[in-house]
Amino acid sequence: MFRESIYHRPKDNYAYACTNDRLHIRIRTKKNDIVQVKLVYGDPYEWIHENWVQHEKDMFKRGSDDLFDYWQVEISPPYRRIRYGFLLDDGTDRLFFGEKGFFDKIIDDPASYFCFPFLNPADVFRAPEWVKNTVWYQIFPERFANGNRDNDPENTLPWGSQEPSPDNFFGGDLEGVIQKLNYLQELGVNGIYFTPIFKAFSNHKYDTIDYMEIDPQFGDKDTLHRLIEACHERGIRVMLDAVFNHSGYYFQPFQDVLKNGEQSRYKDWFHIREFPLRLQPKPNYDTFAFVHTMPKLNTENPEVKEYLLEVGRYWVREFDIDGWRLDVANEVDHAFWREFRKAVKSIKPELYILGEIWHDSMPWLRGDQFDAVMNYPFTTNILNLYARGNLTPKQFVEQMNTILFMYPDQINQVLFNLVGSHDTPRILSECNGDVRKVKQIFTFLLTFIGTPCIYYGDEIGMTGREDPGCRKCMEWNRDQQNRDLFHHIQHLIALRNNYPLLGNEGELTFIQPAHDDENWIAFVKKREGDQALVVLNPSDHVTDFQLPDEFCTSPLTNLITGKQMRHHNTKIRLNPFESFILK
Ligand code: ARE
Ligand code: CA
Repeated sequence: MFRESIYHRPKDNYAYACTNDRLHIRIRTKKNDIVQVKLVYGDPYEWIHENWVQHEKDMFKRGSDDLFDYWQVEISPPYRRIRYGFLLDDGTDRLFFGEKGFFDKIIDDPASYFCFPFLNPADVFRAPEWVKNTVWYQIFPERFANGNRDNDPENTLPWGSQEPSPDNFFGGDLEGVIQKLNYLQELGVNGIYFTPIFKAFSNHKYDTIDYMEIDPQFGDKDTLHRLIEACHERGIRVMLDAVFNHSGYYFQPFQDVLKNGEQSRYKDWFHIREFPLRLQPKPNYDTFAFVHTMPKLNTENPEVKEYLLEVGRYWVREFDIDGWRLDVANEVDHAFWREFRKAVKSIKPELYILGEIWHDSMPWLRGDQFDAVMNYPFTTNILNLYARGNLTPKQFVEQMNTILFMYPDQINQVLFNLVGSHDTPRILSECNGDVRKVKQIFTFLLTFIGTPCIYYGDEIGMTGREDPGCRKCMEWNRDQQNRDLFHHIQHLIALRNNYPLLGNEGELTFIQPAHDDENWIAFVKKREGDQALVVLNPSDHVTDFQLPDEFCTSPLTNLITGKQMRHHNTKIRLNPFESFILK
């Protein structure tokens, strides 16, 4: 037994409450080493005579990545507290593993067990229920639709007449979004994530001038009110972008510091290393990256904190927004985010808080800060398989499992899964224009757990390399849109809505390819009495897939085509880049 690869800790993704009375316990072991794991557990205070009362429950292997197997079990401890250990069997040896290490038999002293002290409802991670059933659409307002020429900035270029550059403008605005809500409804999305809309200098608006004003190029507060009302009437939620890590150069307090230096009453609003301020070659104050026009805000300063918390509350209270996406979320202190959560949720408990973090985000997802993060590890894995071609399907599945076991199940259900954004090249460009790949990627995204997001224009096959290339004007000319791709995505969204199993109601398990030369990806979605099987061929070759036994007994329909499969199939044949959603 490879003891050194056995890992557990009684917190986070390894031991967590999923409801007020159910716990999930996981353990990680070396891949293919252990054949059976039992959880040995008991209530710490339950003794009969001199004996501590113990129970056992089988754990099941939920998935594997390239190095490890992940085992999981659910228990409902009657007194909401447990001590537990693991009985591990590798076919030759049986060892007990607890907090105090390995023992050659089950020990009877709870002090040597792992401890989940108490299942306090206040500690249970809870994201708003509606998020699980949301399909997001991301809008970069300057480039989605121009609904009002009167607010166009000076030098506005004709729509789509040029490639996007770091400083050109095309006049997109909020009125434009209102006019296109029918389009979004037709597509089927029910959440919009807007990149920043507050008054700012640049076309992307991440350099805020005034957090309390709508950028005049986008409209005014009345326009936002009408937009949100119109969205809510259609069952569409609205999420705004909060850029609290840094302000913009023209933010009045920063201008004051530039002007008055050490005498400025705002000097502690930022992280200034020395006076006078120097902008070049590297600023002598903290910034986002080395961007001197984005001075980092001092969120530990009580005045700054109160100011930003009020911004957070204001747009929720006055405009009834449904979510905040937090820019550069991991560079702001945790204490600030804890207060932020309390502040905004006290106004609207069902508000969704989404952090922009590209890395492992467990420390922000313990229930006291964010509800979810943007799942860029998911994006990278998809790109590695389909665009960069540096993974086999087997490795892709293993990597997806690494990502899935990074978080508790209920976090996976609300993670913001994306295949591109305003910060990445567009998915069709990543795939070198191969629409077959993009269609399959959306099939994967829209049948996976988590909440999928579509970056505006990806649904009609827009192209573009990295920022600013990925920020082209939305193509509204139908003849220029890939309508086939649009209908494919529309159909998938409808399927996801009609079969909750395909969304977050189903528990997902990958079928793991045993060899690198197998050309399929498959996962099962299951819930009581109901199951579906998604099978994809991500390659240029015809490939066969052996159906699992439980899918061989009754006739299956491929929900993508609506066609029934021949009776008593045990195998399916997939053409290059063909996908099946079988039920
Ligand atoms: C401009 C230029 C870029 C240049 C950049 C830095 O256009 O070509 O690379 O400056 O000098 C906004 C604008 C950008 C603008 C930027 C600075 O939208 O167009 O870029 O401001 O003026 C990291 C952060 C993550 C951040 C990304 C971009 O962790 O928070 O970098 N994303 C947010 C927004 C952006 C926004 C800002 C932050 C600033 O979504 O749109 O940029 O407000 C790895 C790393 C990640 C890294 C990621 C991407 O995976 O691990 O940490 O994200 O790559 O680079
Ligand atoms: Ca306009």
